[in-house]
Amino acid sequence: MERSLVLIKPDAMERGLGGNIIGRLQQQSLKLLALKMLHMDRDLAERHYAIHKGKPFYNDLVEYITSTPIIACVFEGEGAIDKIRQVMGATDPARAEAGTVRADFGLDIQRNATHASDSLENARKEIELFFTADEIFEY
Ligand code: FUP
Repeated sequence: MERSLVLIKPDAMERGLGGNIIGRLQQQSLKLLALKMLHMDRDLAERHYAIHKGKPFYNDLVEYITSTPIIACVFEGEGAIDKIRQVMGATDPARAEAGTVRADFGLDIQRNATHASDSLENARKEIELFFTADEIFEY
């Protein structure tokens, strides 16, 4: 069974959208295994976005993701990685399909409401960054 890390990002937190987004995922038969609210520090942000280091938007992205507390979740399900990315829609809300989270709530390519792991390998690494094994429930 696949697992994915989902983050409710600062723009969504500021507008009180966490419950709505988590609810949409639960309604797609994705199982919530772990959830916490935290304020990412620079070190965690740099590790989470290490793949983007050196890109023009990297510094702004780190500033943004550390600007307010966020919600981090682990979801599990058949094909969870692709399924969650379909619920979220394209990275750029202007290109996101109607009815997706980013089409409904995203403001721009940076303030796009959520993060979702893009591969099994990245999901494994990202989940480890945010959660210890005993914070992930099996039920
Ligand atoms: P995604 O996998 O959908 O999160 O998208 P990417 O890995 O391509 O980008 C990671 C994050 O970088 C996005 F959530 C938003 C941010 N980003 C920008 O801020 N500007 C850009 O031009 C591209 C991405």
